[in-house]
Amino acid sequence: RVLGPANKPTHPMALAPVATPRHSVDGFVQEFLHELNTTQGVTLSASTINDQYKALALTVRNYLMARWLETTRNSIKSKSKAVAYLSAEYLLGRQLGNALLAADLADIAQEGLKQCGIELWQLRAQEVEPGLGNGGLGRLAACFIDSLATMNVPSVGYGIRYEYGIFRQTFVDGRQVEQPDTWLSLGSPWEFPHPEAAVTINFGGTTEKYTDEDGRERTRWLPEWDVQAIPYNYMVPGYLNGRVNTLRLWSAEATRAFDLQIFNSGDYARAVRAQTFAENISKVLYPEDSTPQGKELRLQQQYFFVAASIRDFINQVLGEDFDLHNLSDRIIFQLNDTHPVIGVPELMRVLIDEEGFGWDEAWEVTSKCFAYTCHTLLPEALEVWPTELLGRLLPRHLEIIYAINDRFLEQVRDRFPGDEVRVGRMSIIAEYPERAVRMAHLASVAATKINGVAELHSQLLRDKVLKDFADLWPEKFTNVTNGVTPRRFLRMANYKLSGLLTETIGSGWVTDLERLRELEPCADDPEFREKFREVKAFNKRRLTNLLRARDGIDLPEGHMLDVMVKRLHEYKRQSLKILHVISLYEQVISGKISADEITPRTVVFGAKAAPGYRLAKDTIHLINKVASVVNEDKRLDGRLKVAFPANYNVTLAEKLIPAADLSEQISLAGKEASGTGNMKFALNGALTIGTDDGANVEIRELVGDDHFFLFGMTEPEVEALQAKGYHPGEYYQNNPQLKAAVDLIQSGIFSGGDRGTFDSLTSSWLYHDRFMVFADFDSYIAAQKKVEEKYADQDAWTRSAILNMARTGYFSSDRSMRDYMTRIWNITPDF
Ligand code: F58
Repeated sequence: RVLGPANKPTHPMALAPVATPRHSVDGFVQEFLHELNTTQGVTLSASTINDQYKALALTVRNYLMARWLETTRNSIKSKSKAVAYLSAEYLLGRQLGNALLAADLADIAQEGLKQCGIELWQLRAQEVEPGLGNGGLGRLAACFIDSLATMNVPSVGYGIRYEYGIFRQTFVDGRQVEQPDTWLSLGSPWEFPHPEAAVTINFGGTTEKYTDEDGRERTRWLPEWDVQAIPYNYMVPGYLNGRVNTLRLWSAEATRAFDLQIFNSGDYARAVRAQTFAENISKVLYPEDSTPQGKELRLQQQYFFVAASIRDFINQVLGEDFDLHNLSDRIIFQLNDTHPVIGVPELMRVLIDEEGFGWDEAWEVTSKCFAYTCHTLLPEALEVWPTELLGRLLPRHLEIIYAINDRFLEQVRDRFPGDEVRVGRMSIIAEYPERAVRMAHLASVAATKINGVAELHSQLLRDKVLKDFADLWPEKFTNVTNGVTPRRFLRMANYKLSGLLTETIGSGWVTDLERLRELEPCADDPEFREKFREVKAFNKRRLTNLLRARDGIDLPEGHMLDVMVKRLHEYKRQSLKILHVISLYEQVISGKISADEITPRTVVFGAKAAPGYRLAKDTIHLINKVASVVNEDKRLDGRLKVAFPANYNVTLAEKLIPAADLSEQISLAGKEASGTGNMKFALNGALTIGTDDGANVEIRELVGDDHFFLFGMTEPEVEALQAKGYHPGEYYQNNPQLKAAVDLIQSGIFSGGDRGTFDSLTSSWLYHDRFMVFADFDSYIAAQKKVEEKYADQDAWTRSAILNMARTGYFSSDRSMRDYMTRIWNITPDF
């Protein structure tokens, strides 16, 4: 099984792999110039800013290299259990700043570059972020691998190296237009390709039965085509702990034999097509945030990376002598949503077809090697694969899934005799509207543990979405509330606040975020409050400068910064936020209130819509149109502004969140599994206006009701209203303020006089309003009044902001990882 070097050469000097370069300004400059000369092939005076960025990245890499080799060597030597995080997405954000921080090089680099006449921040701004994820789920994976490295947990992240990540969003006349994300066009200095460690991944074909030499009935898969999975390694440096873990992303290439055969036959066009076909697998991230589309390619992607990862772990880490009966002593595969669940039948196939295990033996192993995290509550977001498609692409896997299902349903019938309705509900195979594999059911059957991502979400999983499974296996269910990495989202993104925190309580908070509690008394200290306000003001100026350069947006001074950034989705209710803006505007222009009654406020949106999601795109259009009217209207006296910078991404988040005063977390209760932006805002000293949903519930519990603006129905109230029959039209008729806002849209004022432009949006609210925007409107407006009152008392506001920060240390992803270790993985850190 070993793909490594044929003979293992040794040399006494190779015991210490490479020496870490000297931690001094001179040493750093030397290393930097060396990289510039030898890798970029230029002198300092002739170098471009991109040369400099690359040389800097390589320099920083060199500092981490010895640690990386050491970590890798130890993880192969040590026989401890490791985590393989399987995720189709990693929304990493820029790497340079994080690497500088982890290696404790930021000051040295800044000084060294200055001596070369270069500004560090300018080089950092050169980096194109790898946007290999859609939103929260992908960013969570990135936070988790950061925490695992920082906490010394033996672990590896596996995923896909998409050639094009999440699309670059532009606006044309207020409408979203998607551009390809060419993040690799200048090359990435952070990746290490290993074509020699390629893995062949099979697809299609048929299966056949045969009798082996021992007379046993066996099955083999006769695939029709294959592709090469080429691994690219990325460093995942722990914070100041000398550990560097690995993220291994797979890229698809045509297998040479396949290619050459066609090529030699003279059919060049077909050869190119074959290559294109293979390479399409890792070509592009699906920018879907609702129902999965582009189905076939997406299933190919899933199988491609999971099969490669499982093989890789068995071959590279365990080696050929390892007895796979003991696999679960060495690995737990954490399934980030259902995307990698095809790994379950794949491991069964490997054990049975390739390793000669019997079914029961194979299941005994497989059912201990996976754990499943669910990230949604929306039924339409639970993946299903038509058996027609799955059977065509992975015929052997479909057989195995059927066999898993037969045995599973037998168990259900044993436990609930005569309850065939339950059997139908629980089956891994759905029969309507077409025969399909329910991936969440497959995951639930195979997993040792199933977790939701916030208390409320886990509860709803148990009580609703996966209730039948919780009845059968209550012990499988647990919760791990999400978290965010304090390194990126506090220490790096808010270095001014970090300075103040460290000056006040020492630097321990960076790896022990609960220590922010020690700042609670500071909320009552006027001097601290003043400093805290200065930090916020600094962050706002920084954002102002950025948005001016990046988007030509001018943020007014002295405004409350009211921020809603997240994927655009009906359940998240950006429409509620824009209705609030429209309502304020309407009240002024109709003379119901005068402009000076409005709290000076700038509402900032950041959101991408899935390209095929009509209503989401219409909402973007509406927000942009409202912005252009409201921002120009003199009657508002400049007291209400709307800013919608295009292409919200991790890089922008790092500037926006630290500048925010108010965090909008306004999903319909019971729909947002957790949210993680909510945590980032609270930690950076914004107050939340939010519903009782996802992790908002836990944030509010921790910070206290006085420091959180709660509004809207609770989840049971939502259910009750649904049951009784929800009629949004009644809210419209009975609420003059709501009616006036909707009527204003329909008047055509935001669409150059055209009354029909936003019809699809307004009628979806008036006649369906699936996420009950109208029902919560009143309560939201009332909560915004409370926001204004509090904001008028800057001391009270700042006090609450400090308490938000001091009391939300719980939301560190380090804590999440600790919870996974104890509740799910049963592993301990390596030291
Ligand atoms: C998000 N899911 C949840 N999915 O919506 C959010 O509440 C939670 O905080 C976060 O996961 C982390 O647990 C999410 O981001 C996706 O982006 C999927 C990508 C693939 C297609 C289906 C949606």
